[in-house]
Amino acid sequence: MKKDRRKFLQLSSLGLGSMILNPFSGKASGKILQKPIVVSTWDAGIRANMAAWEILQQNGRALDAVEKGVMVTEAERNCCVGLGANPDRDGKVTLDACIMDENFNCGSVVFLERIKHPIHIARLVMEKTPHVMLAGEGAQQFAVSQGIPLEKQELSKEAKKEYEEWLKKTEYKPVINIENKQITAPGKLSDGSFNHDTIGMIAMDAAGNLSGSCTTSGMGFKMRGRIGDSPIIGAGLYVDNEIGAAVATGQGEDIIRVAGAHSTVNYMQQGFSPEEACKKVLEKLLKIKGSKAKDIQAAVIAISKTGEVGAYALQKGFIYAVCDANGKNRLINANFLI
Ligand code: SD4
Repeated sequence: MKKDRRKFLQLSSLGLGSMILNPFSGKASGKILQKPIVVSTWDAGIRANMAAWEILQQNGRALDAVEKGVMVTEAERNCCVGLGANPDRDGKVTLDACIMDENFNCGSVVFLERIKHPIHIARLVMEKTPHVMLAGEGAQQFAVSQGIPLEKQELSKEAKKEYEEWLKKTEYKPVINIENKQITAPGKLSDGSFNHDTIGMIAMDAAGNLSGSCTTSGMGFKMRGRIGDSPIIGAGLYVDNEIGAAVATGQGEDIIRVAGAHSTVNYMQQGFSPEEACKKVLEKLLKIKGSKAKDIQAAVIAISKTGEVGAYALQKGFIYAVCDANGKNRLINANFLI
């Protein structure tokens, strides 16, 4: 309890206290929420949810909400989802994103450089091309053809520092719950922003339609060209408007192995609640990984068609943000397996 209070005070000092009355005590799992609803991964989800909520409360589409919501996180220069992120081994930031609407329309970009809002390009791929996924140079060319400016190729101050540090050992070692770094080590980032590499968001609008988005810089210091689960429809994100929506976060290689988001929606189709569905997917992952599971984090959040929200994580430390029909926006600690 003391620890929760401390975390709350840390959030308050970052100006988040007014948004969340008791961020770590909420319990949405198992409860059917009135629509519209927006749910997103990690603590940065609080701010992203607020932008999504602006759209949802005006009877806007879930699709617009999930796009605009994660754009908030992408734009935070020192937040490691967008261009401020840690680079790959070659010192370059490469971004992945995907989006999916209530009609199985989906769009995705991978290995994209110098673009501020990959999620917007993913939406353009969905709406303006006959394809689902564009990669690298082709994705960038497409963005430019749509009037999107190329940003400078430079690392943020924090990323430059971390990269220089990494170069000393050149060891690829994903850090579990690195997304919570700001909470566990407040003040680490100079402007007080969060150190994330991914945000996933799912929403149900007032009309009852579901959509989802996911955007990431991937794992820091990855091999050049590496793609995780986040931009892969079915792995990082899946939406079936008749059943539910799910988005995953964590070690992408392992989430791909279990088709994380699609498997979760599949379990919901079989009658499992969102939380149970997320749990079943992570149980499978645990079974596959065995003792190696302790070295990774993976988590899934889900909404069912009835408006039930749930999540589960492999390890302790995964938090997610839920905003309900009253605009009450709070952080929730997910249950975990290990
Ligand atoms: C990836 N799934 O690229 C992403 C990383 C992530 O929180 O979700 N981090 O593998």
